[in-house]
Amino acid sequence: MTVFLTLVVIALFGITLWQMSKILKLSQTADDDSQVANDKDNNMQGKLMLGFVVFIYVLMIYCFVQYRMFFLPESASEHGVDYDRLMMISVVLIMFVQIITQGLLHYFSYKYRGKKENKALFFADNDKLEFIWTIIPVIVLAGLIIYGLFTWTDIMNIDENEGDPLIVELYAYQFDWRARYAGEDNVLGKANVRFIEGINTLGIDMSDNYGKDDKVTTELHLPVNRKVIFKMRSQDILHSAYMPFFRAQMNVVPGMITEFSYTPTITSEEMRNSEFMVEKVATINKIRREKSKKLVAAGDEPLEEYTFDYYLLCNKICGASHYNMQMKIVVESEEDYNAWLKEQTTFGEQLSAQASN
Ligand SMILES: [Cu+2]
Repeated sequence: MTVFLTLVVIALFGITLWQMSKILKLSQTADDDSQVANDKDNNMQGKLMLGFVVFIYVLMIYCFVQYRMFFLPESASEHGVDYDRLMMISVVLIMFVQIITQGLLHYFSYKYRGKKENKALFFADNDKLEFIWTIIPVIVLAGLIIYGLFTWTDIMNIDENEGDPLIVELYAYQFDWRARYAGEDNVLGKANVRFIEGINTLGIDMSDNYGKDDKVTTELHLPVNRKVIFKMRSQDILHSAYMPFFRAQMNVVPGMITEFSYTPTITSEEMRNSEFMVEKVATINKIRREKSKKLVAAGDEPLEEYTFDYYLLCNKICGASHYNMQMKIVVESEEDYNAWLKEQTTFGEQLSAQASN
C-alpha cells in the first residue's frame, strides 16, 4: 500500500511539472495560433459533450437495474411507508428535472458548437422567460418542502398518551447495546451513569421503585402492530441507533434522552419468508458456501448458513469496535412477545439473587 501511494505521489508530481512546463511555454508564445480552438477542435468537443451525457444516462440506468437488489425492501414500520413515499417523490422529481436540464445543456453545447462563420445572437433578457423559470421551481420546491415538513412532524410526533405504547430504553455503550423494558408498570425507573456499579451496568437508580421491575435484555423483542417508544441513552460517547428496515435512526447522546417511535408492521418471520428476502438470503448463502470451500481447503471452519434477522446497528463511527454494535431485533406476535418477556428476570430479582450469594 505504501509503495502504491508513493508511486501515486511521484506520478502526480510528474504531471504537475509537465503541466507547469506547458503553461510556461504557453506564456512565452502568445502569438502562436496552435493553442486556439479551430472548427475541428470545436466539432470534437461538441460531440464529446453529447457523448458524455449519453454515457452518464446509460450508466445511471445500468446502475439502477444492476444494484436494485441492494435497495431496502418494503418498510417494516407504519411511518416507513410515508417516509418511502416522500423519498420516491423527491427522487422522481429530481430525476425528471435533471434529465431535462442536463440533456438540454449537453445537446445545446453540441448544437451550437463553435463554427468559424457562426455569429452569436445578442440576447439581453426576457422577463417572461425569467418569470417562468423562477416561478416553476418556487412552486415545486415549496410543495416538496411543505409535504416533507408534514411527513417529518408526523414521524417525529411522539405522544405517550396516545394508544398504549410500549416503552423501551435503548442503551448504547462502547461497543454494544442493551434494551430495558419498563416491566408491569410500563414506567422506566430513573437511571444515571453515576449509579453504574457491579451488575447494575445501566446505572438504574436503586432507590426508585419503578426500576425494580425493569428488565434488561440483550435482544430487542417487539410485538407486531403496537407502537413502541424508544428512549435512548448513551454511557460514553455519541452513538446512533439505526434500524434500516424500520426506516428509523436517532442519535444516542450522552447526558440526555433522545426518543424515536414507530409501529412495527411486519414480523421477523414474515420478512424472512418474503420473496425479496428469500432471494437475498439465497445469494448471501451462495457467496458464503463459495468462501467456505476455500476456508475448508485451508483447514479452517466453514461459515454458518445465514438466516435473516432484523438488526439494530450503530451508525456513528464510535471507535475501534464500532462494527460490533449490533443487537438482534425480533418482531413477533403479542403472545410470543409476552412469553419471551416473562422469561426475562427483573432488575429487582437480579439484585436479590446477588444479595443472597
Ligand atoms: Cu456506536
